[in-house]
Amino acid sequence: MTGISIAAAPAQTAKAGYIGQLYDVTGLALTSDAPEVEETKRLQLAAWQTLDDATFLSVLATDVTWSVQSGPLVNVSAAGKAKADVVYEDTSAVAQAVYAEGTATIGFTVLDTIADNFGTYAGDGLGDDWQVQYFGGNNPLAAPAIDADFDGQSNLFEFTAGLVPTDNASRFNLTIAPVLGQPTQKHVIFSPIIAGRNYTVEFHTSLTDGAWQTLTGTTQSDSGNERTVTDLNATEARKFYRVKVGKP
Ligand SMILES: [Ca+2]
Ligand SMILES: [Ca+2]
Ligand SMILES: [Ca+2]
Repeated sequence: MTGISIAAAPAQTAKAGYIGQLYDVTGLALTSDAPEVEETKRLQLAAWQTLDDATFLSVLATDVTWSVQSGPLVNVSAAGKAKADVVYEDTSAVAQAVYAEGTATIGFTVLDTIADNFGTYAGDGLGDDWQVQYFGGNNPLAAPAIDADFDGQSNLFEFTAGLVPTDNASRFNLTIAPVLGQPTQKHVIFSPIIAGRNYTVEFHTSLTDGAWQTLTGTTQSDSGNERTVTDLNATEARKFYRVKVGKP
């Protein structure tokens, strides 16, 4: 059986299950293989003519004029494949199709699957979403070695430690304090401690030779976002401390 289309092409389209039925084209609709696509990957789109009998006619993708309406899409190919651009966060995109008298759009999400691949922020070790959040796009002040807020701590350190790189009141503080009545002990006090980070206190007895070592023989207590690690064996004539911050 065939249905007669009012569109220029195809003039006739097979409609299985119908015994000769007339219908009118009421519009154009789009579908996609998935509601989302990973950045830099492709998503297959398909165009359909909607008919007044609530059925659809498939339209050959190459007969459609595809375009990018909005969002991070490089292009939509003649075959109806939308190519996603790089993104710094999950971002909505809209593709458009024009066929015969009909125009239709379809929205989907471009997923941020690579954290460090966006524009001038790519491959610098800092999360692109973090860089855009604090510095906007394409800002040289977002580079890892820059101390944008003049608090003595680089963007790389502030990113790792979970600090605000544009606020000089947001910085990592470390102090060494004596322990009352315990001359062979020392408090190593630091803040802020942030969920999801690892903090390792290291020590050194000389800054000129040897290596930093992980401090052992300690007790630890937290008060708010401040942590106190107490060195129970601070018996050396000189002892230096530092805190290593790790971000998984
Ligand atoms: Ca990305
Ligand atoms: Ca980056
Ligand atoms: Ca800061």
